[in-house]
Amino acid sequence: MNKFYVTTPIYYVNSRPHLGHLYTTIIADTVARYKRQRGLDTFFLTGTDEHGVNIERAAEKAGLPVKQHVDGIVDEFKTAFAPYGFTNDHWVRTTDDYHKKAVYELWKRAEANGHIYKGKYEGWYCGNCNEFYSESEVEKNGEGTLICPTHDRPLELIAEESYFFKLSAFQDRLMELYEKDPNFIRPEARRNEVMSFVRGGLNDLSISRISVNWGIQVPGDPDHTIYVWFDALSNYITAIGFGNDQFGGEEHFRKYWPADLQLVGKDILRFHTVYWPAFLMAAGLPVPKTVFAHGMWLSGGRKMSKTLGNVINLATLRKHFSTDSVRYFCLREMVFGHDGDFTYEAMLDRVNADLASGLGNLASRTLTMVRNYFDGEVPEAGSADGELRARASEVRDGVAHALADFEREFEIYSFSRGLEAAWAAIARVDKFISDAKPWDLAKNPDQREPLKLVLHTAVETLRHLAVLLVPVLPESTQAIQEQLGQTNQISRIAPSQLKWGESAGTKIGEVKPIFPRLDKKQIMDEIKTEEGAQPEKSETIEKTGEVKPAPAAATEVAPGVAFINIEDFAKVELRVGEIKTAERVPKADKLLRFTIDLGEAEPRQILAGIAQYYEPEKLIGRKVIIVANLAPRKLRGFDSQGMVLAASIGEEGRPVLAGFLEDVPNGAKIR
Ligand code: ME8
Repeated sequence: MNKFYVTTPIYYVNSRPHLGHLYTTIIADTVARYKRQRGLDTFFLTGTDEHGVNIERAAEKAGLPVKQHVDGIVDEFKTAFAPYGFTNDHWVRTTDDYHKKAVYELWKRAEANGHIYKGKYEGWYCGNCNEFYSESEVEKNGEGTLICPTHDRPLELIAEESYFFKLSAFQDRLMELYEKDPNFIRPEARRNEVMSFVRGGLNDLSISRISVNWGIQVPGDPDHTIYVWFDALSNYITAIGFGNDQFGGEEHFRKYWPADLQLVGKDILRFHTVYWPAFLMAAGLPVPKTVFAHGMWLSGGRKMSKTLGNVINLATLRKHFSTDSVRYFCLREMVFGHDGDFTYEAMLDRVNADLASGLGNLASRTLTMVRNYFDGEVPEAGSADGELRARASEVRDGVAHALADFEREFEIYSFSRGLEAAWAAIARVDKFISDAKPWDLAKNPDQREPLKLVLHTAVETLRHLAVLLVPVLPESTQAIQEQLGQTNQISRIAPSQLKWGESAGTKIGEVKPIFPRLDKKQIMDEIKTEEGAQPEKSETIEKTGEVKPAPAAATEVAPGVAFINIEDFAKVELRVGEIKTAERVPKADKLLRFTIDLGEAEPRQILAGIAQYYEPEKLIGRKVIIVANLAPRKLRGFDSQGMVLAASIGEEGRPVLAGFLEDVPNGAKIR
């Protein structure tokens, strides 16, 4: 039997569960249900990442033993997820004994193969990212302290003995993997990003700490604790039997590994597509088939994250929306792989339009008419004139197309397009019903046959959709199937196994609303009150709980903005520059070194921290905006004589270079 192994990241227990966590788990659950429905022997893993210095500190702050503290948060995750009925086969915890045992095993194999050595590490560490930064990669605050670019918090200087993983030795093998297998990293844009990063060279990775206690000890050297990412990434194999006897041990592991789909947010792309395959290669194990990095739910244009405090509250979501509505919105609204802005308004609109007026209305009007006109028994197809017959056939063909399109899109994880295809079938049958006016046909006993055809076609469309949509809407498709009188577990069969017309003669069940219409105004007011905002003032709620004021009149001063006058602005000399040469800076992952023509006698050398997002060769000839009178400074031994301007997108601060749509001469002033 074919197998399918799907994973989510394991979530840090240094925060409460939020929409981001729910999102990835919804996607994984949908994929797992989809694969099972098609007969694949599926294993779905999720869980929690429970080690690390931050968790230790949080427990200390809470005055609790660390394990007790993490147990509490794991319970919160499980409780928040429970209403969604996720079908994960296991919940891995990195504090579980079998996991620890297996992490040892992975370490020992990599070490035995010569990929781990002991050395000394010195670097600037962010406990929130669990990552080291070099001085050139980060900015200083007003007091001269180095600040984490992601979390805006001071970095700590750590100098200690450490074990290193020879990541640098894997550059070629990783490049070969990315080149040979375009499906290893998806989507394509993320693959390019990672390839460009690895092409720039890899440094060895420090994989142990002596200053951290809460973690797994290095085998044979208990003073060292294993780096939290080495520990965490291992979960994907430890939880299916690698290096331990969990689930039948090695045999189970060999059955499911390599994973078919590892879902991650793009925030942790590099860990999963550079470190993780390198760790596996080092231990002589196969790499996963696909790591898919999805986009981030944003709130007010910024990534939702616990550190920024702008996360969507799962209790609020649960209170106002059914679990199927949340699943549908997540899959339909966010183009998988791209970022999406979350607003309750958009969610209410989507649920009302697609679920209440779309699928829900189709179910209730079809079933009500079967009850009223045919005493609750689904009619045979019935004969009708050529015109009506042709339109009924179009609906039937449309359902076949929808099934095929949905399948094609879901196979490539293009969920929103798959759902669009299903909803096209709903729109088609809705129009068919409205045009055929069965309520008029029902008034005339001579029109009994055409009436049968109309309702038979509507019921069959609904029955097919109620099977097709099982992975996305498990609760409501179950309810629709019950109302259709389908008691034969059709949710377990694949849509392709359905035969058109099979429902004729079935007695339908009790007709009940599936997706009641939501009162947008009332729910928005309630949500605003719950989040401590004043409803009448604003359209947009920032998820910090703050209300964004309604747009101020032009003369009003926006609160919190420190204005400068025109003289202040004139101090900044902005000029047009043309990039003449561009190259990476050895051993600096993030830096590019440019020579830029500002219309002066000599081009200037300027460094910019954009190497993870741009390929240098593609930037040559590009016109950019330069801060031309910034005091020169040294970065990685190079003088930088200015600054290239770029927009900073999302929490990760992805740079997008500022430029011009029209041609402009080098050196032109911007004012
Ligand atoms: O990174 N939008 O855990 P984490 C969409 N423990 N998805 C989001 C999101 C958002 N705004 N915010 C979070 C960790 N996520 C590590 C992982 S794996 C071996 C270790 C989702 O609790 C998304 O899947 O910070 C992201 O990658 C993950 O939660 C990060 O969860």
